[in-house]
Amino acid sequence: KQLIVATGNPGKLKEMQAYLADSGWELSLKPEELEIEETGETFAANACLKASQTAKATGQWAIADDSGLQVDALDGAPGVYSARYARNDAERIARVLSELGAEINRQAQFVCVIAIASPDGEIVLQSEGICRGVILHAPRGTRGFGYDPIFYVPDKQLTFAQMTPQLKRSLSHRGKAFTALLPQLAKLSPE
Ligand code: ITT
Repeated sequence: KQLIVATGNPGKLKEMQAYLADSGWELSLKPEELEIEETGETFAANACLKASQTAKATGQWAIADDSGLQVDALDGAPGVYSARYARNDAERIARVLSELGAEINRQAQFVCVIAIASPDGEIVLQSEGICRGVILHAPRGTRGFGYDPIFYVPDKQLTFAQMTPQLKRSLSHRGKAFTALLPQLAKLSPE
C-alpha cells in the first residue's frame, strides 16, 4: 500500500523516511503543487489538516507531521509558528536568540504530532511526542535542520545538531511520536 508523506520540509522528510523504512508501506512524496494552508492553532489541528487534505487530494493514505519549538520564557513561542518565524533557518535561530536575550530561563521543548489519514480523508491515527531541552546562547553543530543548533539536551551534553541522525531520532519529539505510532500503524498495514 502507498503512503503519501505530506511534507515539503526536506529535513523532516529524511527523518520520517527513516522511521517508516521497515513499515511495509511504499512511501511517496506529496505532489509539490499541493499546498495546504496551516490554519490550525494547535500542532494536532495542523497535522490532521495536512494528512486529511493530502489523502483526499491524492486518493491515497497520507501521513503528516506538525511540529515546532516552544520556549518557556517566550510563553511557548514560536510554537505552531516555528516555520513562519523567519525566512530561513539562520534567521529563525537569530530571532529566538534575540527575543531571549540574556534571559536566565532557557528551558524549551520540541513538540511533534503525527497524523495518518485514510484515502477518504478520515484521521485514523494520531500521536504526539515531546522532547525537553535548553536554548543555548549560540549555535553548536551542523547536522539536522531548523532550530537543531540551539537546542541542547543536557542528558547527552549535545545539541540536536551535534548528534548523529540515529541518536537524534532515538530521543527527539519526532522519535517519541513515531515510537508510539508504529505499532498501531503495523495493525493498519498493507494486506
Ligand atoms: P511541512 O508543513 O511541509 O511538513 P514545515 O517546515 O512547514 O513543513 P511545520 O509547519 O510543522 O513544518 O513547522 C515545523 C518547524 O519547526 C520547522 O520548519 C522547523 O523550523 C521546526 N522544527 C520541527 N522539528 C524540528 C526538528 O526536529 N529540529 C529542528 N527544528 C524543527
